[in-house]
Amino acid sequence: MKSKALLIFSTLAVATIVLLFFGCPSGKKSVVEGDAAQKVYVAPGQYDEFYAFMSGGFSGQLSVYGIPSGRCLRIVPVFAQYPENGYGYSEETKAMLNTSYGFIPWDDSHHPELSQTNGEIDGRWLFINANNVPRIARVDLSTFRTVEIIEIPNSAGNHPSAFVTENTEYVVAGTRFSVPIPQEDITLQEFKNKMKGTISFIKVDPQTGRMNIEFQILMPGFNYDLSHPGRGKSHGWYFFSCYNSEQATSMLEVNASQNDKDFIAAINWKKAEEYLKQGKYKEIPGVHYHNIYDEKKHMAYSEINDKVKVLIPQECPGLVYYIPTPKSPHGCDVDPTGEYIVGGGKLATVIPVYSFTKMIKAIEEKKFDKEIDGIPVLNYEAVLHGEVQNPGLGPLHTEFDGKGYAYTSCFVSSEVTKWSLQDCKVVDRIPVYYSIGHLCIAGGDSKKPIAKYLLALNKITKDRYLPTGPELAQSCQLIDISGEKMKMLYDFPTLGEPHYAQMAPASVIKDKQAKIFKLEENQHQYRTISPDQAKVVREGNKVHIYMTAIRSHFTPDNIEGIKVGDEVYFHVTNLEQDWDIPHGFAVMGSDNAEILVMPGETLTLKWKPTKPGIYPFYCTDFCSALHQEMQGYVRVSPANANVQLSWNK
Ligand code: RUQ
Ligand code: CUA
Repeated sequence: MKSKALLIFSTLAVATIVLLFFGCPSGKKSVVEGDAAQKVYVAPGQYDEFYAFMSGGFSGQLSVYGIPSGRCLRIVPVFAQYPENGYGYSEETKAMLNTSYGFIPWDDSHHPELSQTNGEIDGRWLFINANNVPRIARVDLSTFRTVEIIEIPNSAGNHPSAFVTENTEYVVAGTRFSVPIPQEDITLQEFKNKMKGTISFIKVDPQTGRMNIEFQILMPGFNYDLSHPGRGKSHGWYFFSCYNSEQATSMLEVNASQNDKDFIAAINWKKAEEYLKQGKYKEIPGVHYHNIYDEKKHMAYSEINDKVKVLIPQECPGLVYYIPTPKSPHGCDVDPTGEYIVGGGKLATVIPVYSFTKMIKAIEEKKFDKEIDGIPVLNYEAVLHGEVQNPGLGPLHTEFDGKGYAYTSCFVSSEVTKWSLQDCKVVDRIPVYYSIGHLCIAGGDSKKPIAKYLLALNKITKDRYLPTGPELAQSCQLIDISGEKMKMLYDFPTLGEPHYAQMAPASVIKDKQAKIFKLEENQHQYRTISPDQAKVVREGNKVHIYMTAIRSHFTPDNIEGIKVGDEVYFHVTNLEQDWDIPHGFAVMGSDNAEILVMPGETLTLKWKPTKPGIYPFYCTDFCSALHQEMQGYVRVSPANANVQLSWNK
C-alpha cells in the first residue's frame, strides 16, 4: 500500500517537474520552422482542406473548425441549451433534452465519431457521447444539427462511447461508474458486492441513421473507460479498456491503482448476434428516452422504451475475454489493419501492443490465467505483440498514419511519441503545450488515415495565449506529420474542453449541405406559408400567433388582445428560400432565448407576459438593409381586460 502510494506520488513529482520545466515562460521557445506560417495560411475566400469536429467537453456541445487554418466555423448544440439559436429553448427542440430523469439542459461530451462505410469516413453522420446522463447523439452532416438523442439505461458515466464499427453497424456505450443494476437503495458497504457495468451495442439503421439499443452485456463492475472496434481482420470484435478492477469506491486515486494490471475486454459482437438469434438473452427493465427530430414536421418528439435485452457472459461462452493490461489503462485503440490493439496504460511505463492473430490463437489454445464471472482472462504474454519502451509519461491515446506508425499522447510529459507498429521502437517525439489528452489524425481511427496533420488536444495552456483571468482557453496544436519528423505548425484555442476530435477531408462533407428547407415540404403543425395566412388564434389562455418573416417584415406586426396570464406561442415561419438568410425573433421580457429561424423552417417561442404594456419584438439577425425596421408590437392588457383579439396583415 505504502509503496504504491509512493509510486504515485513520485509519478506526480516527476509530472510537476516536467510541467515546471516546460511551463515556465522563460522556457517558452518557438519550436516552429520558417515555412510553418505558409502551411497553415488559408487566404481570404479560400476553403480549408479539412473539417475538424471537436467535442465541447463540459460545454456539452460540438465545435467545427477548418484545418489547417484553425478557424472556428460553427458550434453545434447537442447536449446543452444554446441561446444563440434557441436549441433546447424553442418548443420544437426542447424534447431533444428529455431523459428518464426529466429535462436535462447540460451534459459533458467527450468523443465525436464520424460514421464509416467499409472502414472509411463517409461524411453522413457524427455520433457523440454524453457522460453524465448516459446518452448518444447523432448529428446530421447535411444540416449540422442534432437530429437524435438516445438515452442508455443501466449505465452511469457513458465514457467509452460513441465509437462505431466499420460499417456503422453499431455505435457503442459503456459504464464508467459501475452501479447496482437494477439501481437500488443500499449502503455503500453493500454496494461493493453489487457493482455492475454494462456495455451497450446500439444498432444504426443504414438508411436513416436511426439508433436502437440492440443489446447490453452485463459485465463485472469495473470502470469501462474507452473503446475501439476491430476493423479489417478483427471486424466483428470490439475492445473496451477498464480500470479499477479493484472495485474501490473511495480514494480511487490510490485504491484503484493497486493491481499491476487491469484489462481490455475483447467482445465478439458477431457471436453476440448469434446468441440473440438463439434467444439466449434476458429482458430486463431499462427505461430510456429516445428523442428524434422530424425534419419535415420541424419538430422533436420523445419515445419512451422500458426494456432492454441483456446477454450474460457466464451463459454465453466465447462472448467476452479479458486481456490483462498494465496499469489503469485509458486509451484503447486499433490500428488500420485491425491487427494491433494498443492500450494506453496511464500509470504504466510501457505501451502494450496486442496482436489480434495471437489473441485468436490464445483463445483456441485456451491460454487462460483465470476466470472472472465466467470471463476467461487471457495470458498476457500469449497475446502480446510487443511493448513500447520509454514512450513518455502517462500515455493516453493512440492514432495511426496508415504507414506503419502510431502516435501516442503522453499527458504527464506533455509530448507526442511516434513509434513503429512493426517493432514497437520510438522513432520521434515532439513536445506539446501542455498536458495533451487526445490526439487526432484525419481517419486516424479508420482503415484509411490521411497522414498530413495531427491535432494535439491540450488541457492546459498556461502561458500560451493572452491571459483571461482565472479561466484560460483550452488549446489545439497543429502538427505536420507528412514527413519523417513531426513538425509543430500552429496553436489555436478551442471552446469547452476538447477531449477527442475527428477530422475529415472537406470533400466528403462540403457538397452535401442543405441550403434551405423547402417551404412546400414544411409540415409543421403551425406553419404559415404566406403572409395572407397569418393569424392569431385563442384557445382558452393559450394564444397561437401564426407569423411569417421575410425581408424585412413580420406579419402580423401589430397584435392586440393578449392578456397577463396568457401563454403566447409565436410560431414564426421564415418564408425565404435563399441560402444564408435566417431571421431571428425575440420579444421584450420573455424568459426564454431567441429563436433563429432558417429559410423554410417554422420555430416557436413561448412567452408568458407578466405586466400590461406595449411590447416590442424584433428580428435579431442582420438580414437586410432594412433589418432595423423588421420589428413589431404586442399590446398586453390586464388579465380581466376586455380587449378583442386583433392583428394586422
Ligand atoms: S478522455 S483525455 Cu477520451 Cu474523456 Cu482521454
Ligand atoms: Cu430579419 Cu433581420
